[in-house]
Amino acid sequence: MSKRALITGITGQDGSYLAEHLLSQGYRVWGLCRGQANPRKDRIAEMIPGLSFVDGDLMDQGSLVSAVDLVQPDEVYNLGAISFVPMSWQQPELVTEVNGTGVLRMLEAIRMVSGLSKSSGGGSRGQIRFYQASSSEMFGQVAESPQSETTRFHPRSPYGVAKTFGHYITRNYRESFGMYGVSGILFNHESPRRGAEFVTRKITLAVAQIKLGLMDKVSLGNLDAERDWGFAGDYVRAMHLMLQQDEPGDYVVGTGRMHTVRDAARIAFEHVGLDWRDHVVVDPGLVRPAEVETLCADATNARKELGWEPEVDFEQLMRMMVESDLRQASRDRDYSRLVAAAGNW
Ligand code: NDP
Ligand code: GDR
Repeated sequence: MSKRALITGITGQDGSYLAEHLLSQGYRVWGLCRGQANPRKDRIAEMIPGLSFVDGDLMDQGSLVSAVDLVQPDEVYNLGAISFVPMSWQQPELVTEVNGTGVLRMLEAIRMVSGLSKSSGGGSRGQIRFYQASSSEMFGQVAESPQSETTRFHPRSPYGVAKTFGHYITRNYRESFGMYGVSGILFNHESPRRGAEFVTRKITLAVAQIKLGLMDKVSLGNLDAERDWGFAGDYVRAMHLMLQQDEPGDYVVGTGRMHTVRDAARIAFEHVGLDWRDHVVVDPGLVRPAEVETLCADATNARKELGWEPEVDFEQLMRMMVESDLRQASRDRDYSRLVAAAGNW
């Protein structure tokens, strides 16, 4: 019998890669989709034949209970979130509701549908396995480098604070009700499907436009910020592996290599024969109220216990994204709308 998976955040970058991965493993996959006429649903339905949808919103407890009850999943992957960190200073309450309390709502939905009693005291495990998309942003102002599962959290944004709640409440449901719930503490991961507001994609979209003579400059914020960037397609394999272990546990996932935003720009511009210094301008307005300067993963446990290895390195990733944006920009000149949207961030 095929396993059944429910994915929240199906219209996002990771949702699409995870759905493809699970379908390739023989799963039946449902994506939780919110909104009356979400245009991103049509795009994903076209991109991934075989994917089913169920209505629901992390803001609405009842809809999550209905979705879990309807799908009767073996595995739930909670990827839904407002994932752009600067948005969390603009709408902190909303981000807390979706990224923090939303996790609790999904855990409650699973607990109710699987009939786990609040007085069971961590006895037998429910059938449904739960994955929470935790984030390296929980480390924030880092106390040690690289960061592992035991590094203390010091989140630096409402986004990071909400994710930290999601992380601990998942662990708490594991300890309280014996639920098989795990958190993947994933470091930045990118792809040609990355949202246009994130820095790598903002750069590769701009590189394509500049190469085609459609624009000349791109504004960026803190060029010195260092991140451990990997490929989203590699990271969804780790999510799946985490739910296949005998015992539930939390894992850090990253490449262990850091690069600056400046490096990302240099590699992307060099790939099309341009010098980034001719095209990048620094806009102090893009610097964050409280910046996370540096993040680097110690993914030893994921490598040893899950047998997980990343396959795409940072240079390959940036080139893959530039190539994809060049192809799309050459096909569709309206593509510059995306670049304009990214420029606001
Ligand atoms: P995206 O921003 O690409 O996707 C976010 C998804 O969340 C979208 O499908 C969006 O759907 C959905 N969503 C937003 N609000 C709600 C809501 N109220 N109810 C249900 N769904 C909602 O993010 P990524 O794919 O990059 O990231 C996936 C998850 O992993 C996120 O939780 C993110 O915070 C986390 N993460 C990401 C990392 C990365 O580098 N990519 C690293 C570490 C953690 P809609 O179409 O309805 O807006
Ligand atoms: P991040 O990703 O905040 O790490 O969160 P983002 O790509 O937005 O920023 C990375 C770093 O680049 C610096 N930066 C800029 N960022 C943006 N967006 N635009 C710019 O012009 C710019 N210039 C410099 C930022 O200051 C930052 O230091 C991502 C998201 O996917 C989260 O959901 C996830 O939890 C974390 O990664 C891990």
